[in-house]
Amino acid sequence: MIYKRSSALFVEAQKVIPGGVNSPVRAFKAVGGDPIFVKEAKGAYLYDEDGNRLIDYINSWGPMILGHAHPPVVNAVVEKAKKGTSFGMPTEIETKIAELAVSMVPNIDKIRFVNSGTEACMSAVRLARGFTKKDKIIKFAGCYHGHSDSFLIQAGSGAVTFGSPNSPGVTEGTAKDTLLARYNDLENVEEIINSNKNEIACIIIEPVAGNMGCIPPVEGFLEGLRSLCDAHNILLIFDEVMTGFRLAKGGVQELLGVDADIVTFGKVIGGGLPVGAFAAREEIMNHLAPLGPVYQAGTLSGNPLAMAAGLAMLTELNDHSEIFDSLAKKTAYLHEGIAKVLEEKNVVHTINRIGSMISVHFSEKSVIDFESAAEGNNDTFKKFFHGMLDQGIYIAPSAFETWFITEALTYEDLDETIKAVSIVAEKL
Ligand code: KE4
Repeated sequence: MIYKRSSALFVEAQKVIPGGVNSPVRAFKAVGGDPIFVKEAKGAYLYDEDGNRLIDYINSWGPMILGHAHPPVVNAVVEKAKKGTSFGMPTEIETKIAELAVSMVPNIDKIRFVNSGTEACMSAVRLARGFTKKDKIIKFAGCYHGHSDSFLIQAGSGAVTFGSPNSPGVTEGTAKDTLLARYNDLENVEEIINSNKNEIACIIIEPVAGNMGCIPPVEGFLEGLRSLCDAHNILLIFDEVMTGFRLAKGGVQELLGVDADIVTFGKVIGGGLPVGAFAAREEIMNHLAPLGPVYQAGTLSGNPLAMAAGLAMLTELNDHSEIFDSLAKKTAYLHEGIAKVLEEKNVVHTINRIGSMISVHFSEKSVIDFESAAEGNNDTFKKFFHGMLDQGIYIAPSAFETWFITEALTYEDLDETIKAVSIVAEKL
């Protein structure tokens, strides 16, 4: 594959945009080489600026669950744009998507829309602190909840990839209120709670982690967190920015049957436009301004254009919920195919998968937390990434990310991907 034009565009971009990108993980720092510049995309395929067609396993980090330029979403956006894009005033479509989201997700009565997953998680923590009148939060090493100061304490995703888990600019004052636990380690959480009695407002977790690669919760872990929160008057926040409307219509709460107090959303809920959201039962949400004292706001929150994309997306998923099963089957097929060829080529690896999220780790150990995820062989990952790219397959440019399967993928695409793994594995 030739990437000359992408490299030329990258030179220009770096002159006026820090690192040439508007989000660090896109810069390929973890895998080396120049990032790919996309010209357009349709269904399961990206078309880059050099005319290469790539099978896309990132799908804008999750939103394009039905494929790029999905007609019902595109049509909704085009029609809405003709009538104006944002008014800073309430519109009916905000109520429509709010009603639909509330009908799809368990344990939420009300939802507030914002413009990103970061805003959703940041606001959810402020709401939990305001509701419980307590200051500290527990997050998990390797989990990423966006780039708000309270979360950049051994974050996952780009922060880990970037090798600087604790970002400069986060003050000691902020960091002291963020307590760090080990994912899938209930005893560790209980120890932290007992050493900070009556000071913890919430536990925020990716109920299925996707920012250390894909790491599902071990049996009983989420249930244990639920019990600890009930026993200690702590709110349980499920960060479902990745998993919401992806792993099931009702997200992880539905898939695994564990109730959260506050749920955050992003990615799929916006259908590819900038939308985040946070939601909870009425008793909690009514603490939000203008009803209650917890302030949160946004110029473009709930803007009609983004709402049109999100409503079209959620309507598709709500009306065709067999999509979730189809996605899970395609992901299982891919898992089995990749595992078979890597075993045949004696490549040490482990694959994590749940629903339409999957990640390949070049490690012989099970990957169940940040520590074990970090033990993967990153040199092998780099070779794997570039090998797959040369075969026309675009996977996450970091070992600390999950792949996102889109319904637009055919079984022929999956077979092409498995064949590419077989070719690349020869040189790992
Ligand atoms: P955004 O602010 O990027 O919309 O959402 C932050 C966020 C919150 N919670 C979870 C579980 C997330 O995965 C994210 C963002 N995910 C990353 C990919 N791992 C976004 C990609 C990027 O940073 O460019």
